[in-house]
Amino acid sequence: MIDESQLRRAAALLGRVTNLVAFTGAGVSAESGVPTFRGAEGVWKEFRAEEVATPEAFGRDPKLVWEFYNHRRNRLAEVQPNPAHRVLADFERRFPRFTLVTQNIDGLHALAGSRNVLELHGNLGRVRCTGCGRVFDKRGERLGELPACEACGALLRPDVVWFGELLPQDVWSASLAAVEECEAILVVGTSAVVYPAAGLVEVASRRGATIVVVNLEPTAASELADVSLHGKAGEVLPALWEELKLIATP
Ligand code: BV8
Ligand code: ZN
Repeated sequence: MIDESQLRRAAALLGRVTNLVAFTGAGVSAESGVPTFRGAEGVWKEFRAEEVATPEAFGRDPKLVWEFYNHRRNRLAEVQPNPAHRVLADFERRFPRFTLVTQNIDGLHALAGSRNVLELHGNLGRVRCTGCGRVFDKRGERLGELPACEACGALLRPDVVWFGELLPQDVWSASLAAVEECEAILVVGTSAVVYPAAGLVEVASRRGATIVVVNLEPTAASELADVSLHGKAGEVLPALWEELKLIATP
C-alpha cells in the first residue's frame, strides 16, 4: 500500500522544480516481464555475471556469452513498456528540463516515448563489431550463436557495457552534467550497487539536490533520499503523476 503522506511530500518537492533527472534500473522494467539482476528470479541467479558479462568471458567462451544475450534479446521481442515507463515519458513533457539516465539495456524507455534517454550500459538491441567497430541495430532480429559482421566478417558482440569496461564517455559525461545541474533526482528501481552509475545519486546528494527514491525495498540510495516511496514503480509512478498534475508547473 502506497504511503499517501509520503506520496504527497514527494509531489510537493518535485512539483516545485524545473530541472529533474530520473535515474532508473532494472526495477522499472520488472512489471514488463524483464527479469531484474539481483531479485529473487534475478538474471545473475542462472548465470554468474563474471561468467557472461565481462570481456574475459567473451574471449574465453563467446558462444556461452552469446547464448546468454540471445536469450535476453529474444525475450525483448515479447515485452512492452509498463505504466512506469509511460509516466516517465509524461514527466519529460511536464518538466522544463528533464533527463532520463538509465542503466537498463532493454530500450523500453524509448519505446514508451521518452526522447532524451541516456543509456549508461548500452542497448541490447544493438551489436558492435569486434573487428571494424561498426554498430548495427538488430533489435527484433534473431542472431546466430556466433554472429559475424556483414561488413568485415569479424565476430559481433552485444553493444552493452560489461563489468570491468568503461561506460561510453559521451553518455557518462552527459549524465554527470545533468546530475550536476539538476534540482532533483528521481531514483527508480535500482539496487544502486553498480558503479560508476550508482555514484550519480551521491553526486546529487553532495549538491543538496532533492532525492526521491521509488523502489520495492530499501537500497543504498534510500539512505540518501528526502522521500523514499516503497512499492512497485508501475503503481507508485502513476500515483505520483496524479498528485503532480494537481500542482502547477513553476
Ligand atoms: C567499471 C550491462 C572500471 C550488461 C551492466 C571488482 C571487479 C571488477 C569490477 C568491479 C569490482 N568491484 C566494483 C567494480 C566495478 C563494477 C561494479 O560496480 N560492480 C558491482 C557489482 C560491485 N562496475 C563496472 O565494472 C563498470 N565499469 O567500473 O569500469 C574501469 C576503470 C578503469 C578502466 C577500465 C574499467 C561497468 C558496470 C556495467 C556492468 N553492466 N549491465 C548486462 O546487462 O548484461 S550492470 C547491470 O547492473 C545492469 O546494467 C543493471 O542495470 C545494473 C544495476 O542493477 P539494477 O538496475 O539496480 O538492477 P537490480 O536487479 O540490481 O536492482 C533492481 C532493484 O529494483 C531492486 O532494488 C529491486 O528491489 C527493485 N525492484 C524490483 N522490482 C521492482 C523494483 N522497484 C520498483 N518496482 C518494481 N516492480
Ligand atoms: Zn566489422
